[in-house]
Amino acid sequence: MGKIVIDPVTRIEGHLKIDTVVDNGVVKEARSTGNLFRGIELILRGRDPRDAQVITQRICGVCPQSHGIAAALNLDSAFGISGKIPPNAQIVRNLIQGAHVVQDHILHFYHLAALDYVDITDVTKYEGKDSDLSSVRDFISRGELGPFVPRYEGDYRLSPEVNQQATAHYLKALEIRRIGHEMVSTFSGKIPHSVGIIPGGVTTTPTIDKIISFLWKLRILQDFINNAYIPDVLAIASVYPDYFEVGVGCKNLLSYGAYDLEGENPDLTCRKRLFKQGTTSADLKPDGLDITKITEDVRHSWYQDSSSGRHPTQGETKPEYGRGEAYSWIKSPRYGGKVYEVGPLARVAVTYAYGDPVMKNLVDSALAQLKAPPSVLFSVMGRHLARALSAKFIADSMEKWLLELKPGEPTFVEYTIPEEGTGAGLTEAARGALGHWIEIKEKKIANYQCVVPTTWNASPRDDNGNPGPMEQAIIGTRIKDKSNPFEIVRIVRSFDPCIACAVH
Ligand code: NFE
Ligand code: MG
Repeated sequence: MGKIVIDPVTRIEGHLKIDTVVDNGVVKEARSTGNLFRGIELILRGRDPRDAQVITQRICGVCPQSHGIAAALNLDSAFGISGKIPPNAQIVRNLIQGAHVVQDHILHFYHLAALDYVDITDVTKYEGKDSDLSSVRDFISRGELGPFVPRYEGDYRLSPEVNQQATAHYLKALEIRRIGHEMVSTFSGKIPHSVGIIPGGVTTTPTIDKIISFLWKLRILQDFINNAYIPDVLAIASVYPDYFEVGVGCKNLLSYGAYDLEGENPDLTCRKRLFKQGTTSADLKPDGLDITKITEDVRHSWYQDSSSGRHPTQGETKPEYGRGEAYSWIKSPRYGGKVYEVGPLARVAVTYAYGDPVMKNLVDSALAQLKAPPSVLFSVMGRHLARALSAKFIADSMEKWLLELKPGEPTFVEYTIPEEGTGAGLTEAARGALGHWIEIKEKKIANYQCVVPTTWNASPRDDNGNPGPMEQAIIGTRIKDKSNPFEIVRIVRSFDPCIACAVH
């Protein structure tokens, strides 16, 4: 028996420690620890409910727009206007969120995860024509390898040509992300402090200028997804096919659905959405979403034990550091008492399971190219592939939505803040199912609870002792070299964890 402790895990967002027990080269136990308390749910108490839409965006510097949308949906529902948001506003919200999520997926793949497979230091060995890389070569030849090293060594398999091309795309992706951010700003104001999404609708009116500017930039993102992102994921997957069997996890997948396609149904669990809401498992059969089944356990988290097992409408955040068996600031959300993974894999799989024709075509064509069955989706490489296909699915849909905007028509509906009320806002952030819940008393926030994608994925053991999704994905992994546990960080990064979000 030995231990492998990775603290902090780098190239993710936030403060994550992974603690494992290894026996005969195989991980027997894994613990995921979120190491920084945030307290945003507590900061919200006693404030004007509309503050939630601004303050929850500060949960994270990576995905503020997603919290903005979840808060707006939550407040829409608490203010009784859920079914009344004008179509223009719904489309603009979708465009803000879509542009944000697409650039976020590109950020994750190129700047965080791909470096586990792409050897940037290799570009000096290949005398290709790509002059864009001369600056990278200069740095590397002078021995200036940061931020690419230190890293775990020992399993870089791509040819120098593929490494060179992926490195060029790493640099290009920085520019593509800027363009994605400009698209968000077109409708939402300067990020990360966007003011565009509000309860009742959005603050912007669509104009022909904005639509054309957004469309022009969208085409650049689509071109990058089609000609760089998806081909690079497939190229890496074809050289690392063993990673279709590594990091499998719990195989229960949950999606809240996202991108409203109609507004009449105030119940977000039944509303028509681009990504379908529901659950699926290894058999890829779909099941509906019942949000009354969501609970958060805290027996293994640094919160008062009496708060354990509650639905978010009754949720509490009462920190108690160092208590008993607890080892994380992350709570343990569960669905019907079971462990569920959320994220691009979950929303792609649920949408696929419901037979959406566009999603079926995307997934089936990618799997055909890899000559692999759908079962490989439950893996490290499956998560990367699903994320890339999620980016394409959203980007191609945004093109249609843009042309449905009607300049001059309303983007906002009036409301009054109720004396008392409750609400729920459900969406899909880049990293998965995101829910906000509010209770209003005397026109102020009495309770605000967020259950965030990485809260699900990086959760510690629940009250029954079941490890969280990421912990389960790590358990059973064979580690070639304990001093270079690249297998573990590859599994962790396939979830694209954000610990700032997870703890909030
Ligand atoms: Ni801080 Fe976030 C996304 C949300 S993930 S990145 O995407 O919500 O837990
Ligand atoms: Mg919470």
